[in-house]
Amino acid sequence: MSATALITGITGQDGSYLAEFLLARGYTVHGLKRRSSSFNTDRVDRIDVHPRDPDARLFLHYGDLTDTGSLVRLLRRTEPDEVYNLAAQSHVRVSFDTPGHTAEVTGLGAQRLLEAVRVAGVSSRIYQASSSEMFGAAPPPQHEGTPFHPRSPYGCAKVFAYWTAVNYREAWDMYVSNGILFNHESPRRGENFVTRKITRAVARIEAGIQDELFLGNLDAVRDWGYAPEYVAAMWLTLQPERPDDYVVATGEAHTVREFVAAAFDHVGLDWQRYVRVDPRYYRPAEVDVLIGDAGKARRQLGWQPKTLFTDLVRIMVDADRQLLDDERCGRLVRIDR
Ligand code: NAP
Ligand code: F7E
Repeated sequence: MSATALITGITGQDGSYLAEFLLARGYTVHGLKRRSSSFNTDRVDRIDVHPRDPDARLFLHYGDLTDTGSLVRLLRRTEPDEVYNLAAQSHVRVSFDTPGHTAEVTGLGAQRLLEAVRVAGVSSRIYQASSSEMFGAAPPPQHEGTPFHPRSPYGCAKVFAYWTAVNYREAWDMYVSNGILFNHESPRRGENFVTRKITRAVARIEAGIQDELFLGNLDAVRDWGYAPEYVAAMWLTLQPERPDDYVVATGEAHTVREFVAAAFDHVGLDWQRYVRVDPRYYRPAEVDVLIGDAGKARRQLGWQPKTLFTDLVRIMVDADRQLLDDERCGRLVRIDR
């Protein structure tokens, strides 16, 4: 019998990579997608086959983390061995504009899902997508024992979700684990996160269809890894006999300015000719430095990052050049996004 997984947030960057990872391991994968007025399944269209196909092992279902009934029904119908809660309002800057919505989805949404698993009576192992944003102002390197000091409504909502996950583990003896993931990027990263904003702009500037790139704080330090490797860590997190919480990071730190310089350098351009700072992109409270210590994940899960900063920048810039080229030639866009 193959294992069954349910992924909330399957249409996002991580959800799409995780679905591919699990399908390749023989899982049947159910994904929760929310209703949107425009198509939101781009990232999973490549692996989606019609449910009537006898070989179909990926199934998408409408639902929402704000709608408990939809969660309970889906859990009862699919009886997953593993549940990955990746759904969230995940943009930190946007969370300052929509703090209530962010708390509803990113914070309370996790609680609704945990309660839904409990009342549905399924015995699933649950992965909660926790974030390095929970550390916020705490000095680096940050590890599992570092006290949280969130600096945004998003960070606060993730802290609530983290402790709620721990509480369901302790109170109800449920298998619930937190992966505390540091920033991870890919060609499928949303276009308004800083790395993708930069690599997309580099491709467009090189092609002569964009003149300038406006950014906010160039001094922020981040520990950027490669998303496909981070979804492997999610799966590993649910394999030990006992649930636990793990930091997942590269341990390598770079400023936004260094990312900009490396991306422009890859196409032979001088970034200082094109990049302007626009205070509109500053945050009311910034997280200055995130550098993770993933020693526990390495020792206990056997997880290690392979793709580091320079390769990550190259992969993302080249993917955006290819994407632009395909779009301009009117080719069917099958780029890895
Ligand atoms: P993402 O690309 O923004 O994807 C978020 C997903 O959540 C999308 O599928 C989105 O649907 C879905 N969603 C949003 N609101 C929802 C709702 N009310 N009900 C159901 N689904 C909803 O995020 P990601 O980068 O893949 O990250 C995955 C998870 O890891 C998130 O929880 C994020 O906060 C967390 N995380 C990410 C990072 C990182 O560096 N990427 C680091 C640490 C933690 P649409 O496609 O319709 O928008
Ligand atoms: O910002 C600075 C910005 O939006 C990175 C999410 O996946 O990782 C992500 O959150 C840094 C910040 O990611 C621009 O001020 C400068 O210091 O790419 P970002 P994030 O806020 O680190 C964590 C771990 C998550 O959990 C989140 O879900 O870059 N920055 N100029 C800018 N950021 C953006 N977005 N746009 C700019 O123009």
